[in-house]
Amino acid sequence: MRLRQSFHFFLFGMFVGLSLSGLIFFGYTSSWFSRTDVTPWLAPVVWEGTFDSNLIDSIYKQQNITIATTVFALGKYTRFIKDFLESAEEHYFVGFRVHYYLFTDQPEAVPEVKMGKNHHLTVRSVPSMDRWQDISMGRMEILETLMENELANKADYIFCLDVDTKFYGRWGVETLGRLVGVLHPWFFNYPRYLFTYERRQESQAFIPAGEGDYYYTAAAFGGSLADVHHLTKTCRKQLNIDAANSIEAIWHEESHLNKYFLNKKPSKVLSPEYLWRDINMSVGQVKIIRFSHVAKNNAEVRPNV
Ligand code: 5GW
Ligand code: MN
Repeated sequence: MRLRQSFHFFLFGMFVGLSLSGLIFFGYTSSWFSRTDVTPWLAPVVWEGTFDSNLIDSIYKQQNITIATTVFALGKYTRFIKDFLESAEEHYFVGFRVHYYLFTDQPEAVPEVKMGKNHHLTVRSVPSMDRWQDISMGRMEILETLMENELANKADYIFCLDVDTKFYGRWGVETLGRLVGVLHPWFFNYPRYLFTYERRQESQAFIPAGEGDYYYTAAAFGGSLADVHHLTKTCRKQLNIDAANSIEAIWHEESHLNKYFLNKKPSKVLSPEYLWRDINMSVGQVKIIRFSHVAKNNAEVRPNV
């Protein structure tokens, strides 16, 4: 009898223990997989379902806005231009005024892509750069100069995008804001201590443990002309200081962008729907892939890395 009783106690204990650990585990993981629709500083995080595309289009239609869009294609990256532009013409700010600025070292390699109504493409020649460090650093400086010298009265908003990408769904006026960051698809449901921020104090991109809100991608960022100009100018200066101190931040300009967003919080954050990549990860809250990195063979497209 006593043996049976203690066996029952044992079973009961097991039951309570397992239920508790189940609850704790569920609580922990559900915080990973629950979606954030607003940041702690009350900036919206844009996901499918947070906006009505017809309504938001009709609001922005009342303003005559132009969205400048910059993209770089140097060396073997010219192979990505066609899919990038063709897919953008299907999904990117359709019905709004868009001016693409494509920077390349091979203007002759830019394919003919038919532009939709009010969409324009300007191809700009830039010198070839063999070292990726120069491409990544040079981008911020070229963008800064473009905004300073040319865009001042020509565009209201700007987005700076990677070229090794493709659009698969709507990217529209819901993305517009003063300063816009995009959540990196690898880290959006990871805890902060796993973010790959620059951790060396010697770099201007240094972010101490316990700080930082999100890990943002450098493959897409944007906002108003004034705010993005300030961003590129600041990152360019920080990159130069690092170069003078012979230090290169772990993820190059992405580390500097993350440092910038730590101090100047984005007024709008785009969910990883706005930058996905070919990763085998539970898609969970990502219901639509709007824009995604295409698979590429780094060894094949990158020079002397
Ligand atoms: C990038 C890394 C190493 C060597 C070369 C490059 C490179 C980047 C290049 O040779 N040509 C070029 O145009 N780029 C531009 O920089 C492209 O717009 C590209 O989308 C962007 C970022 O480089 P990615 O796409 O290789 O970086 P990940 O982090 O998206 O792989
Ligand atoms: Mn890329």
